[in-house]
Amino acid sequence: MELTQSQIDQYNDAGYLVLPDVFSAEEVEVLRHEAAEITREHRPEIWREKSGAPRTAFGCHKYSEVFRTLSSDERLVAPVEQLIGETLYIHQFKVNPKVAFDGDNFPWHQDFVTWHEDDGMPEARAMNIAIFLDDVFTTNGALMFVPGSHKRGMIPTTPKENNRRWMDLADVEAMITTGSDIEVATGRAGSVLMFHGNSVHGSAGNMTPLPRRIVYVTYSAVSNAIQRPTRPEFIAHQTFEPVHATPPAAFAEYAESLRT
Ligand SMILES: O=C(O)CCC(=O)C(=O)O
Repeated sequence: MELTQSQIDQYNDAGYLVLPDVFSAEEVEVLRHEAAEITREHRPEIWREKSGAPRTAFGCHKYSEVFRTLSSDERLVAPVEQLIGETLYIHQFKVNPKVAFDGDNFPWHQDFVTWHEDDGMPEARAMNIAIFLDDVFTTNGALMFVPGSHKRGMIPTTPKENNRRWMDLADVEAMITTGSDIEVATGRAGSVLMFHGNSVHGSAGNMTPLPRRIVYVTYSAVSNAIQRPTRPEFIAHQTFEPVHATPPAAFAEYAESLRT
């Protein structure tokens, strides 16, 4: 899947890009089912909300064949490779279920500041690409972006609760002064969202009865591998094997075989 010049321009301008309807309804159904199966397990890679509902399932491509197969799908690897211009490895893989009624917020932040300060990633030559497993509306915990914020580079911040490097509120206030300084990444289930490591983003809690499950893969250029990991391996991977993109049919056929 090649990005068009207009999509590249859109990404370079805003720091994020939504690609509608990339994965089929059948593939999404398999991913939803697998997300439900793995988040029933109790293991250190699965972090929970205060209520006990799953918040983040880290590194599940290491123990789930469904997510392992997905992690090299060309529809995810190729557009990131195109933007970064180099062979990639997987820095992080996770599912954020943002469950109905209970899914808590993610305060404003940039991802690269954590990759740099806590993992020792040299440069912002890494990015997230995400698959919506549900229709994502403005109301059920969609990601919000400050368009163009990636152009400001890394904004230093001090660790907050759970060592998360949420932005200092004074920096957020300086950046968001009117409603039009925020854009919301919505889309149908099966759509894909890509965003720059320095893109300022966050998401509100999900108080609706509509779940908002999203799978995130963070790919980094192989030459940009992390140098000083301080977080567990399941959060910041410490093996840097190049990802070889597999044609969409590999995942589609595997998903189909699980449905029959
Ligand atoms: O899933 C979300 O709502 C936001 C996730 C996020 O920004 C993160 O995990 O860094």
